[in-house]
Amino acid sequence: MPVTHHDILEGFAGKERRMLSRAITLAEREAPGFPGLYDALYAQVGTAARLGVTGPPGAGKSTLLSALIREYRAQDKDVAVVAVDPTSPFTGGALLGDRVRMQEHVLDPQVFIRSMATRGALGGFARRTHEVVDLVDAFGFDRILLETVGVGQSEHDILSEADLVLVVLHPGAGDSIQALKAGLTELADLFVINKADQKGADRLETDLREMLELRFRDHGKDVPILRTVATTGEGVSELLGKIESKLAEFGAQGELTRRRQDRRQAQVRRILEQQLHNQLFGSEAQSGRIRKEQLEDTSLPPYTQATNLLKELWGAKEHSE
Ligand SMILES: Nc1nc2c(ncn2[C@@H]2O[C@H](COP(=O)(O)OP(=O)(O)OP(=O)(O)O)[C@@H](O)[C@H]2O)c(=O)[nH]1
Ligand SMILES: [Mg+2]
Repeated sequence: MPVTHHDILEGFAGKERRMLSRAITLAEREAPGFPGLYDALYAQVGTAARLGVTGPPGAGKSTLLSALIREYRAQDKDVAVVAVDPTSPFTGGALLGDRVRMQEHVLDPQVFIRSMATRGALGGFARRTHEVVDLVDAFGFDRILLETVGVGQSEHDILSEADLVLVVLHPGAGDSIQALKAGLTELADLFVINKADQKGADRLETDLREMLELRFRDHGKDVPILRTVATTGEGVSELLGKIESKLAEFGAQGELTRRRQDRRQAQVRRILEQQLHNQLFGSEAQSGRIRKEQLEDTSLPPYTQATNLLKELWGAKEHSE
């Protein structure tokens, strides 16, 4: 029997993780009924703190997340992980890696782990990132950890869903700092030098401090740098303490509220763009207001044609009301 929205709403109330997975799949598939389901759950969004974690491939992000989950679980907090891999198709190596790295938590009913591909068949996630994270939030986790690699557009999108962004680096990756210049520094609220057991951690920290000094001297932004060894857990409880104190600081400064408002505004803009697009060109549910013949008409230059079409539409709208 197909699962109805009613089943999903009840599943959320009863904390059935299977129903959370279902809801996420509906979002990814951009199912026609999804907006109704999302809005019905919306009142429950906003209780989870969202932590974005990014950094170059192999920095130890998944291992570090696994260690963080361990700490949160010791405090009896429920944790969800949404891992986004923009580079490989769904069966790709990194996603598999995430699973292996977080193996110890897979059977824990208080931990939810979902890996996403932003390319290929499930590419709908790229357009519904915000909604997917909100669903996880609405389900009722204390912390949501968002893992992604690198600095492309889809990574940027997922990090903009975070309340606090951690950038994880490791010594030896000579291009680590170089890669940061491509835009991550602005997003970082906290740096982690992972694999601090390896040679080069001091050097990396010096370089990083120098760069932060140059960038933020005039802005007064305080971006802490912490060291961890994710494989042994060294430094992880200190990191968690810093994460929590930053969250509290952001809360007190109104920064969390500001970030949430920005996300909400961006979301409504996206929805409006989509709805306008559908109104103009049609969707499965409705036909578009621009007729095919109107587009085929080549009597006017393109910009003039488009402007006239819009004028006609808005004008027609005004008359009909
Ligand atoms: N020596 C050392 N190795 C580590 C540490 N943290 C992680 N590793 C190892 O580094 C490798 C990569 O770790 P992952 O956690 O998969 O790294 P990741 O950043 O999630 O990688 P991608 O998701 O593929 O970008 C694994 O073999 C880990 O065991 C550390 O602190 N010290
Ligand atoms: Mg990983």
